[in-house]
Amino acid sequence: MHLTLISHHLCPYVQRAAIVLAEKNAVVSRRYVDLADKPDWFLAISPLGKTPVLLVQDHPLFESAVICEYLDEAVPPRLHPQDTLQRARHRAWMEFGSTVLNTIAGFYNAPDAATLQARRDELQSKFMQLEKVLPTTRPYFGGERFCIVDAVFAPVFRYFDVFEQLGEPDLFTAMPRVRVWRAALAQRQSVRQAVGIDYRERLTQFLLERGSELSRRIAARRGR
Ligand SMILES: N[C@@H](CCC(=O)N[C@@H](CS)C(=O)NCC(=O)O)C(=O)O
Repeated sequence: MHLTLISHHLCPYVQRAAIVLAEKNAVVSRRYVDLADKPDWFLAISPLGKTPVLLVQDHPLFESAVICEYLDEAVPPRLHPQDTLQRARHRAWMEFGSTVLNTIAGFYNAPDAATLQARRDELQSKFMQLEKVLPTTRPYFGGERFCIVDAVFAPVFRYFDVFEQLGEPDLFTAMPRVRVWRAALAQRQSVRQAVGIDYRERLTQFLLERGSELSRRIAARRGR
């Protein structure tokens, strides 16, 4: 089965698929697109004009959750829980992960200090909800086994690694379970390999170009 993951260097949804592929030791080629100037071949295979797209032989699959579910059925080992109710629960929290990504976009695009703070508060309360459902059997979302829902949250935490390196405060100080989970995900080989070595520089540049409150704060700190 020949697999090609159509990617963008910063896309957290692409990372989900890349992590699931790595967890399954699947051989995959990556092809990168410029989302600011989408080529015709990409628009022809991506109905929503978004990354990721997984080409299975010549068949394009779009939507990261669908891609991850397909891979889980097609390529062993299974990452989703076997239990039906647990699997449904994991899928629900994968959806929650997408709403966290939307709030992160609202955070780095916030036009002013008040909006930035509102998005920060929103992020904190979303992670507090996660803190309440994370298991005491650590370190992953479902306990000891790495599951697809973990692949959804690893790229979420990667944003905060860069935000903190750029001087933003740690949101998770009062969330011990989230902290353990975040640290375990950051160490996982599949997670580390999902982005290029220049990810941090690329994301920093992207954040600086937003024209947002966060862009101004980062620029001011770097100018110091
Ligand atoms: N629901 C989609 C979201 C994918 C998505 O938003 N991708 C972004 C990059 S991270 C994209 O391609 N944006 C380009 C655009 O919307 O024009 C998924 O889960 O695959």
